[in-house]
Amino acid sequence: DAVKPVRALISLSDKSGLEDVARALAELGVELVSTGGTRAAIEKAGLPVKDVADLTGFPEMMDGRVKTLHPVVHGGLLGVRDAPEHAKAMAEHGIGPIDLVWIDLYPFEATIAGGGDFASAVENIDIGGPAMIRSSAKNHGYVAVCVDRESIDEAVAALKADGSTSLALRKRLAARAFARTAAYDAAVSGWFAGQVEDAAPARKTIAGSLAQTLRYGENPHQAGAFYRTSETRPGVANARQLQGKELGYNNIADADAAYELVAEFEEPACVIVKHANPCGVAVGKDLSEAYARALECDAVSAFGGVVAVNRPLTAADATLITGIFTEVVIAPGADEAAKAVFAAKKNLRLLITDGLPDPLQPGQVFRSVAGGLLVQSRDLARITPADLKIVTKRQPTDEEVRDMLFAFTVAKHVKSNAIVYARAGQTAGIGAGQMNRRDSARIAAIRAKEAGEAHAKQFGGLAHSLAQGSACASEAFFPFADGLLEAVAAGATAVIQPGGSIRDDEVIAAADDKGVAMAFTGVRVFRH
Ligand code: 93A
Repeated sequence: DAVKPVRALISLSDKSGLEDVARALAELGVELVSTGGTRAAIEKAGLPVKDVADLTGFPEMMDGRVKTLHPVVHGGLLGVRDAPEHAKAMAEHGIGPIDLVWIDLYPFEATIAGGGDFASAVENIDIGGPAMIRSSAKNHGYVAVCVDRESIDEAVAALKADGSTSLALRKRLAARAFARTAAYDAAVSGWFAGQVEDAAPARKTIAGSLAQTLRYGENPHQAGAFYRTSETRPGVANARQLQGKELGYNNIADADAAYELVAEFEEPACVIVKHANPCGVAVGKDLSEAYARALECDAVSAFGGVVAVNRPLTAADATLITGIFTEVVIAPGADEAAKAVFAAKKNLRLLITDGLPDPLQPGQVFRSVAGGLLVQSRDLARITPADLKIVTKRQPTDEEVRDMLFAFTVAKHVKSNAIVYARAGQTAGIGAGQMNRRDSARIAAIRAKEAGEAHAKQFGGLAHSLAQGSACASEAFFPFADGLLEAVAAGATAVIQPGGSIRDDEVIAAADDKGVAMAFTGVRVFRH
């Protein structure tokens, strides 16, 4: 099953590494055949190479749309060498076998990621490349198909070592090749679907390509990998990592949670995430103030957390953030002085995205279940003062309305059941992921009380819970009055929640009894 390649076909849009590989193959006595641009590059390197046009007797035509789509090429790739009928056809039609291919496909994904227009995206849909890759992969019994640098390097190494490719190697390369064409087609179809219809997830093909193999998954005994979809959205998948160790699975998930939330705010804002939930969120006159206020909410949990901000970082911000152990910082930018401060913390990962995700951009979110994927459209819910229906006797003050909206925005990004106390653009306490709403309200109250104690310790004065005079947000309705009463006991004077429970009357009566102002949003923002 060993095949000693006689002829290789190379067709590359990205010519990096081409010269080295072409030289190695030429030295191994393999004849090179190439398409226009690739042929020119090999020729320029002073190596012998044939043009595909010389094989086919047809020139490249129609802006290169038709260059390798010809029986001489596909017969050379698909012909089963040992089958007498195939061998006869090859001899009869002057079809020489092609035993090795290296093809990279037009850069469709990069074109759409770079915001290319419709026409250039369409022109970058490769037809001939995938056809050759699939022909070669199908005929892996005879052909070694390489779709990336890693593959061709493996093939060349095998040729150098053994003078041939083994069936085992060709099979592995074929599996990789089919994965590549499948991902490529998924990228094309996912993009195209978005050009002709709304964001209906049911019709979409999920397009992803491997961005990074991870050291491990959620735990060290699990394997992990990171895939990038064709969605162009500033965030962790498209960020530049300026320093620090390789990102881990949990880092990526947490950085995403933090960045999606911080992008919701207009003012300078900071979100600190720990274990997929925000443990402190605040706005401020600048990032330093926002960070200090976010940290104040829960400085214990913030240790080893992910910090996200919505403005470029300065040295002052960096100095504050590096004041405690922080795993990841994600920001739209950072000036040189800030980078210098971070550089002193070797292990801290600094991610720069050059932009913020648009909270109103339609898109899909996925999660896996046994044997399947759940797909839904992104939660674009955004509540404005006009959406609020005040259901209590007491009307909220302007400050309370501001705090309600801030708290509800945060609650949208907290795992259900979510209770968030907030005051003056700062979370006071966050209760996340409990199986009943009253427990979330209690946990948030404990956080707010302890944060108040820590504040008193640091700045003096009497300790009072940060939740005193706060607004309480619940991401789904209070099914009973008990959760609301916990919030009132914690010090909340205003409540925002979707409403819609069959016991709304009871909950409203409890709020009226306590003199609390309550608003219904009519919109539920679960997050599981
Ligand atoms: O336009 S195509 O779909 N039609 C073809 O027949 C064809 N053959 C190879 N694109 C085609 N290719 C692609 O051209 C390859 O996949 C490769 O990415 C690129 C290399 O072109 P050049 O060698 O002219 O730079």
